[in-house]
Amino acid sequence: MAARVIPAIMDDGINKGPDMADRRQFLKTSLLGASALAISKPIAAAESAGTGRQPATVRVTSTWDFGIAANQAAWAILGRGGHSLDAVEAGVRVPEADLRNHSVGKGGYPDRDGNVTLDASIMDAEGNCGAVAAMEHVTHAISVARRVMERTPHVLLAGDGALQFALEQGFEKENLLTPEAEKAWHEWLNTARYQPTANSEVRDYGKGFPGGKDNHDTIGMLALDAHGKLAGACTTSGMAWKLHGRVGDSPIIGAGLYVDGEVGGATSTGVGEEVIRNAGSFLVVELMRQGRTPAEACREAVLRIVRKKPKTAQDIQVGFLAMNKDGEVGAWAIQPGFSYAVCDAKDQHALVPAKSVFPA
Ligand code: SD4
Repeated sequence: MAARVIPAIMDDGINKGPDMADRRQFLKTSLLGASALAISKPIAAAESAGTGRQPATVRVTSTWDFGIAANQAAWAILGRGGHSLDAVEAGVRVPEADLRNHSVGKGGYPDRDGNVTLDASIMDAEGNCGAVAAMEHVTHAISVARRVMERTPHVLLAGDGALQFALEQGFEKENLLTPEAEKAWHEWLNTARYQPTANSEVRDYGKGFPGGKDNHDTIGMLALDAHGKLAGACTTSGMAWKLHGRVGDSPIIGAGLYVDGEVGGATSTGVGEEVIRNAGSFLVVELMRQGRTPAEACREAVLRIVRKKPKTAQDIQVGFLAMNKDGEVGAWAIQPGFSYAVCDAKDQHALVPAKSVFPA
């Protein structure tokens, strides 16, 4: 379908020079369609039900191109005036169940020893949050994370304890290692020399390995509903071929995900170790609190990583995606190639390339 130039609202307030405009290739799979018109009415009703305050911009955004499909599932809830927490959970369940996606849910690439271990977190506008880390055998890690949030006094369950809790909650025990992912693991075992350091994957930069600039799949999603409430979710199988027990940024509140209803939310993708070191998503939200736009805040957060480790940063990808409490969306990455999907009543299939520190 037709491509067109990205509207300014998606891509923030900085770097609007002609060079950046050239890079704003905006892929669309459909223009304003009948479905958008059909579901914009309940939103309008919900928005005008307030007391003279500006209506919330109902919108959902998520990382990478498969975020378009995930956003659709979230929009099915948001578009009916539903809650952002339900929307982000439903949204990220789509890539969790997609066997073609090798870094989220079932079908994700395993760790060094052949175990598929999942990380996920979910958070609402009031600071309620739940997460699971290094959990095996349950496809929908995000739904387990939500149960941790809603049915336990804890925030994060890890490993066998997370699985035990999931099974007690009625989740099905499955084998998450698909034949395709197992084949890829065997190929890696043949060729890769294991080195017990963090980020060993990034040495395979450019070969399509996770951690390299061309291979990222984690989904982070942020949504603002018709009630003006923000929520976020993040789910991943993490870096392929990682050490067994390695936990990335995605289940760490403040690293892979952070939401503050007074300010906005942020999520991240890429090499989780660098995001954790910089409390990345918390940093983005705090920068927005100080008055920066979502994109300005994301830019500063990736620059922190680059400034601290200029050599490392040349070979890795980290991307931040943020939405403020008004629904404005922005993103920034270390390397080119990070994209994010945006969905609202006007357009449900937008895919926006994020700006980056390093050029293409
Ligand atoms: C992690 N941040 O586990 C995740 C991986 C990722 O794109 O986002 N890959 O470190």
